Amino acid sequence: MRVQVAIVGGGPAGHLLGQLLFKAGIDAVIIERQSRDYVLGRIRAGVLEQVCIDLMDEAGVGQRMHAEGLVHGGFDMLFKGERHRIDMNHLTGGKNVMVYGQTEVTRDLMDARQAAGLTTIYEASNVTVHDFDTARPRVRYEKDGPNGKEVHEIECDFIAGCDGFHGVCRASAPRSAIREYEKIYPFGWLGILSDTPPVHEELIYANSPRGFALCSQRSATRSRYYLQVPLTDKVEDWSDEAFWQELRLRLDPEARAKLVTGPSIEKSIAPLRSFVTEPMRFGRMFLAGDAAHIVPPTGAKGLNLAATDVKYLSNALIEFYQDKSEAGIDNYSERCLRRIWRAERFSWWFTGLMHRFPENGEIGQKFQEAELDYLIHSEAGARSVAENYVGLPLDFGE
Ligand code: FAS
Ligand code: PHB
Repeated sequence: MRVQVAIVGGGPAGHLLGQLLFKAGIDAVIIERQSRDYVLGRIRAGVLEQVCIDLMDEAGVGQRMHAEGLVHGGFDMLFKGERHRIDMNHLTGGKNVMVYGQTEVTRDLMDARQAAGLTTIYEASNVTVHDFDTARPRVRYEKDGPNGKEVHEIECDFIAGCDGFHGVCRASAPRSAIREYEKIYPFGWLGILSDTPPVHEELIYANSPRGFALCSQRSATRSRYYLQVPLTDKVEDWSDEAFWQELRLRLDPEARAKLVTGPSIEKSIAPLRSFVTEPMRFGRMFLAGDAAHIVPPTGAKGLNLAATDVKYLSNALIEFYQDKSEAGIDNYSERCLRRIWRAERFSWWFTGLMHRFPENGEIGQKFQEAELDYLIHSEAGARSVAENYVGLPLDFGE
């Protein structure tokens, strides 16, 4: 097989890139190691920035998002047993975010790709990338065929590494050419999905001496909750009832009274890390999304950063093919990284403000409460939170 762009990874980044390239008449194939259902079964992000919403529209897949997504103009910060609203819409001159789960984003993109008759190779195994330091890179993979495992090779002009944190593309970059920055947090997020009405119409980020909690949602009848838990915890340590009991202890009296509990339809623990790869380009191979960077989910940035990487990469590839210019691909890494570090900083800062760090002692809790007290009583402080949460404009850094 020969294509212009081989996209490794069929998560939101890979599928958004495939759709943007298709719209520009550029031939791309997606190679995904899991099944479609497995990819859709991973419950992850829930909040879309305006830039991501606009990209879904540009990709021609925004209809269901606008019909079912929930527009939020603010969120609550809970500390010392009281909730305070950050009015993002007012503080940012009219910007909002949208609650629309990553699963639905990916489903919309997959459905559009299938409807257009475009190729996604699911359940590809032993995917490897080759010769990306030449003008003729290749991707190899194995797939079960009628006569057992068959080896396939794809010749292409470019490889897009959209294969997430544990993917093969970053791992294949020459060690001498790559720098990796990492911070691992001493706790994880235990997340639960339940078909219960959300406890509040907007999100609640809770700083409690017992640990962080987040009340999020997917629709008027489906809720998503998170609890900070020790890294030593296993999901089987947590019954649904134990989860609900602990969540109640971290909420304010009003939310505690309104909380509707029910059986979990998904429950998992995600580790938290800050991670950035520099650069994001290696010859004719480009990294985008979690393949290049990871943020602690506190700032709801992961999926949104993946979307903007993909927009910059699609622009660069379109410029290469249509204008015969390499300016975009030469500038890709720097263009992404300035935005990525801004989001990394905010996610690190917000994580440090809202989570319990036992090593910081009781005084650490008092410092956090004092900073939160400042932020909600200072327009400048609240605006800083709001500006970072709604995200940077697409032309940032131009
Ligand atoms: P993804 O990891 O989503 O997709 C990569 C794809 O590549 C996967 O389908 C994988 O199967 C495939 N792949 C991997 N190796 C391959 C190989 N060798 N060959 C072929 N395919 C390969 N973000 C938030 O904003 N809020 C959250 O609450 C949140 N929670 C998260 C929880 C977890 C457990 C994780 C891991 C991430 C979470 N994130 C969250 C971040 C998440 O939403 C990512 O930002 C988002 O999935 C990025 O999308 P992709 O870059 O497409 O990477
Ligand atoms: C979610 O709904 O999954 C979600 C929302 C906001 C975050 C993280 C996760 O900061």
